[in-house]
Amino acid sequence: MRLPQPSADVVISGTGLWTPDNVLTNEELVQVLNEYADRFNAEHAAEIEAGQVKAAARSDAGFIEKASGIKQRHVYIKDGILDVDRMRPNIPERADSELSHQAEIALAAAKKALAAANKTGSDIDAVIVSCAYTQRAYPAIAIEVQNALGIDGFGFDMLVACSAATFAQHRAYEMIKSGTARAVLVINPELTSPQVNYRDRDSHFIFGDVATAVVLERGDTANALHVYDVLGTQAKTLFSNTIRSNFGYLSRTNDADPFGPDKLFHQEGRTVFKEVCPMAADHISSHLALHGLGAADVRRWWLHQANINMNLLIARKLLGRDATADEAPIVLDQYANTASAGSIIAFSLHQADLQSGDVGVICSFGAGYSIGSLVIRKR
Ligand code: CO8
Repeated sequence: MRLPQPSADVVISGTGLWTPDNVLTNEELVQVLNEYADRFNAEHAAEIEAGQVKAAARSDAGFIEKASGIKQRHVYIKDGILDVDRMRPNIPERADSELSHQAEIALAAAKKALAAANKTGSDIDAVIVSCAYTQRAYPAIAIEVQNALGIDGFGFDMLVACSAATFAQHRAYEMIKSGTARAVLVINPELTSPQVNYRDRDSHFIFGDVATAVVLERGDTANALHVYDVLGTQAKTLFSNTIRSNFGYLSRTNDADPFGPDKLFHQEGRTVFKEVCPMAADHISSHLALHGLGAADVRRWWLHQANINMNLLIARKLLGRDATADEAPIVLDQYANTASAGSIIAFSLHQADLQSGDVGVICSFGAGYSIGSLVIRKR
């Protein structure tokens, strides 16, 4: 235990990215969905004809790439997803004595972030595992990771869908600033594939699995190669029912299908697009203004990766012109939407070339609605 020592500076000093080996292409997903739809429609031809059952809609790989910018995604376990009789990953249950799936991928990213930050477990006081879903309620995945890394301190899990990473960094910033932790490990083990409805053409292509991690620490302890002063963090939420996932611990208490379509990820994608883009652009410009900065001062935008057209539109609203790929890198062609990890993947892969004094913005936006941002400057 330590007495809090308020600190003036908070920095990001390391990032880690763990990418699953398994790749799922748009074509593979479309093939299995269309096989399912054709079979369903043949089996229910009479009811569909009579208007009693809705026909299953076929998907199209060309539509997916044009509408979203996604070409492929990585998944933790591919087995089972392309089996038309299953269409969900086959992730074996592990014994309580084994490391859990989510802790395993969290650890892989965390170790990379610690190495990049030039830190070991003994330098860390807190672990936050923050993502769209945790595989269980307790014990917290963060405490399992804390144990595996030999960290003496505390850990907790938090869920904020697509803004889980930035909101957790916001918490870490406050903890370091107030002196309750010297350094915080924030991890985003995004296992989205178990919640994807691979039979729904509107959403079967959207998500991929990944794990990212970031080390935040006091500025005076940082000795890594790439260090970013956190100028400020901002978080904003506004309730919306347009993106939902209803599976939860109450599912056992009624007789509705616990695995029905409304229990999986579902959204009104077009409405989300229209409502979230202006909110995100306003949020970012207000945040920059708090630091006496404008969009023209920003060297790089690490935006949430849900849809390439959203990112192009938000950047256009901010800059008054199109952003180049160098200014606002896109990773969702390779990774798809990885819930909260998207902006952190972009940050991990596209930061080393920045020069001292360059300003960047990390921003997430999504379900809740939730928007989180950090304005950072390279040392
Ligand atoms: N193939 C062919 N046609 C299709 C397909 C398909 N796969 N999908 C839809 N269509 C059809 C539609 O049915 C529609 O047909 P019609 O005109 O006859 O009604 C037509 O194509 C056009 O559909 P849309 O208007 O919906 O198409 P859009 O251009 O809007 O693209 C997108 C759809 C890509 C979904 C787009 O709206 C989008 O990306 N919106 C933003 C979504 C977003 O940012 N959501 C945030 C989600 S992430 C989050 O916050 C929670 C994370 C939690 C993790 C979840 C893990 C599982």
